[in-house]
Amino acid sequence: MITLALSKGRILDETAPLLEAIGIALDPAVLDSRKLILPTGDPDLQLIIVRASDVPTYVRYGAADLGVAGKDVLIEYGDEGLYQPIDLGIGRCRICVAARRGFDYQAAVGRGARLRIATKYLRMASEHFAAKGMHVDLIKLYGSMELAPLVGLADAIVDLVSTGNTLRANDLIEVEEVGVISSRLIVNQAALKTKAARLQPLLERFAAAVAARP
Ligand code: PRT
Ligand code: MG
Repeated sequence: MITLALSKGRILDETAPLLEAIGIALDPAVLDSRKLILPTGDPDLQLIIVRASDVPTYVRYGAADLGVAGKDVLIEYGDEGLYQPIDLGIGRCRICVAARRGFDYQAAVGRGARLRIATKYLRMASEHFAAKGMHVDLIKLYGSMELAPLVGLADAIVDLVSTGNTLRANDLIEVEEVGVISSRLIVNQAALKTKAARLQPLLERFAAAVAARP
């Protein structure tokens, strides 16, 4: 049995068409169920549903052979021991610095102000500001970062942006891009050897489906 770990929501929604494209059927009733282990049309492949940030952990320990994880998660929580053969090109977004409309971020940076930055992405944020030579105070949050500048918790946030709707809805504007993000197929390195006969063809089918996508 091959086990693929992924998170519900946008990752599952965008991985499902790829699985269909490589001939692995998914039953909508199964996808909508609350089950955490989901069979697929391939009797040798099952899905497990985990939190997005837990995907690398399941794959690293071999509880899953494969996973789909955002580059943000891999950078933030580590990609040690994981083979990352394919950029699936799904879950595309950017990681940005955003501030309240009306807050002159560039001027604050220019005068060397020590900014308070709220984020879930401490590692990417600290590397970004260190590279700019800025001293900032990072405040760790677990979600709803967009609220922080509105209630005076922080001067700016570092967060993922895809459509920009959440920023707009909260009167925030992007002031700097930190990086570009997409989701990767990750593979347990030991499984790659012990299950090579089953994993290699699957990886090739994924790569072909990604390449063939318009
Ligand atoms: O939500 P939960 O706390 O369970 O976990 P999670 O946020 O890690 O998972 P999930 O499913 O929300 O995101 C999984 C992966 O999707 C992330 O790790 C990213 O690689 C990728 N991804 C792509 C995104 C976005 N786009 C995205 N826009 N993840 C989150 N967002 C959020 C963003 O944080 C912001 O709050 O959506 C909001 C902005 O979206 P727009 O469209 O309004 O700009
Ligand atoms: Mg989320």
